Order: sequence, then structure tokens, then C-alpha cells
Amino acid sequence: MRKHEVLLMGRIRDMMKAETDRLFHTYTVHALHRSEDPDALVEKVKDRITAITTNGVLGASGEFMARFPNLKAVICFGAGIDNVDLEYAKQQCIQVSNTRGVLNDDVANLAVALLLGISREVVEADKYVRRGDWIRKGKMGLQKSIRGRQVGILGLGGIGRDFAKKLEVFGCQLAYHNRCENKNIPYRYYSNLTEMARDSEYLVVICPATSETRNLVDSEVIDALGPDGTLINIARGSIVDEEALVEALQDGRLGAFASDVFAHEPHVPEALLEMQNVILAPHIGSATVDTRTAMGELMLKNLERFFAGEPLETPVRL
Ligand code: 8YV
Repeated sequence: MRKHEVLLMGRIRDMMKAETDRLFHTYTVHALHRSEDPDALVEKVKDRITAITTNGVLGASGEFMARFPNLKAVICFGAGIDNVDLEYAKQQCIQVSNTRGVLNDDVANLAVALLLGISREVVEADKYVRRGDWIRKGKMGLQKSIRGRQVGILGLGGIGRDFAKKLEVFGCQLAYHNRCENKNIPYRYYSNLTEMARDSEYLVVICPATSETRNLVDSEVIDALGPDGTLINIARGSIVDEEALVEALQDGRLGAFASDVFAHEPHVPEALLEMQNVILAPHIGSATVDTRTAMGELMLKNLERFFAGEPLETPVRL
């Protein structure tokens, strides 16, 4: 039987080998990154392509999708689909899927790790021992407990809810800001983000990156969080105004910052590298063998269902 043809936007580095092999084994994959002349490749296969596979970074622009007159699906590896032109997909009735759900647990765990790590100064403590400061200077200074402190969650979707559930056992006061209140959720709702930041000691960013959330955490929100406040970002760098953030940390207007994501990855503002009240991670939220395997399997499942003419497993609502 002839294999279905799939266009692969580029190397999906985060996909595990077993699922990558299965993708290439099951389909005739036209991989742009393996072609010496990607443009010529697109011209050659454009009429036959009904499905594109991609990830959050590579995405799929409207202009690119428009080159495939029979395109019906964009199948993504990853939950974030900020670089896929969803407006164009909607207009053209192109289905889009992502791999949400299977990564919630590990991403939420990393958010907990950053919260505990920054409040208990775990990275600094490690450096303290390695530098010989324990011997030279004696005991390190005291840190902060998170018990009883308000943690404001920006974006109470799947990952946000998992994160909040995990935090319940630490005895934190939980609050959230979404576009709408969810009456079934027991945490305090704020319709105004700045107000939530003012009342919270920790502000944790877990919302999707869209044109509406771009620089949502701006200097006003950062100032409301204040010198005793900590900002944690596990979502996307674009949601935080990075320049305003660096300035606030430099001026002591923000207490601390822990993040897995940045505006211009893999580049991180120089100034942050020297700061002690900062923890930096290289976008590893979903980076466990288990989760990356599950994401690959889910991506393949979506492809399989698309070619079988069945509803996608995890369609994105357009
Ligand atoms: C990475 C993520 O994008 O799923 C997401 O939105 O941020 C991560 O899982 C992953 O590296 C996918 O390539």
C-alpha cells in the first residue's frame, strides 16, 4: 500500500528517536531540513500534501500554508502553537492539533520546582557549598517559607490547575486571573491582573502566548508584585516584558525571578546571568523521557486519525 505523504517543517529536536523513526517509517516524509532546496521540494510536492507536521518553534505561517492547495491538517508536537497561524487555518478549514494534556504533569512539576527553588534559594545554596562559603563564612542566610503566602496564577488552564492542585499540599493561598471566573474553582479569582499581582507574593505565568497575552506582564504588573514579590514563568517569554523585568530586578523593584522560557530563546538577557535572585532554565518544562515519549505518541495518533478520516485526538479549537 502506498504510504501517505507528510511535510515536516524541520527537525523536531525534542521528539524522541523511537517516535521520529515511526514517523519516517509509517509515512513518506518530506523533511524541509533534509532538503538542499526546500523551495523546490515544496513546489514538487505541494499538490499532494494534506498534512504538515511541526512544533511550537517551527510553527506554520499562513503564507507557508497557502502554498499547499490541498492542506487539511497541521499536526503539532507540543502544546504551545503560538507560531501556527490559527486565523488562516480557521479561514481555510485546516484542522490543527497539539499535544496538550500529556505534558501537564511535568510542566506543573517544573513550576513547583522553580517556586520552591527560588524561595529556598536552592541554586544559590548549591553554589554556596561549592564555592567553599560554608567553611569560610559559616551558615547561609535565611530563606522564605511558601506556607500561607499567596500564589497568583496567570492562566488557570490544564497546566495551571495541575500546578494549583500540587500547591495545595504546601499550604499556599491560591488565586488566579483568567478572562472569566470559573465558579467551580475554589481559588480566589481576580478579574484584574495588576490587583492579583499586588496581593500575591508569587506570580506564576502559565497562560498561552497569543497576541492578547503579549507583554501582559508589563512594568505595571511587575511593580505591583514589588520588591518582596517573585515572578515565575513556565509558559512563553513573550508574555513578560523582558526589558521591564530586567530593569525592575536591577532597581530592586522586583524581588526575584525564576523562568523556563525567554523572549529570544536560546538567548537570555546578559544582565540576568549575574543575578543571585534569579533561576534560569533552558525551556525544559516537558523535557522528561516519559513526557516527550507521550507527546510523540500523541502527535502520531493525531496523524493516524487524520489519515483514517477520524476526528483528531487533540484538536485545537479554532
Ligand atoms: C516545547 C512546549 O515546545 O509544548 C510546549 O508548548 O513549550 C514544550 O513542550 C517542546 O520543546 C516541543 O518542541
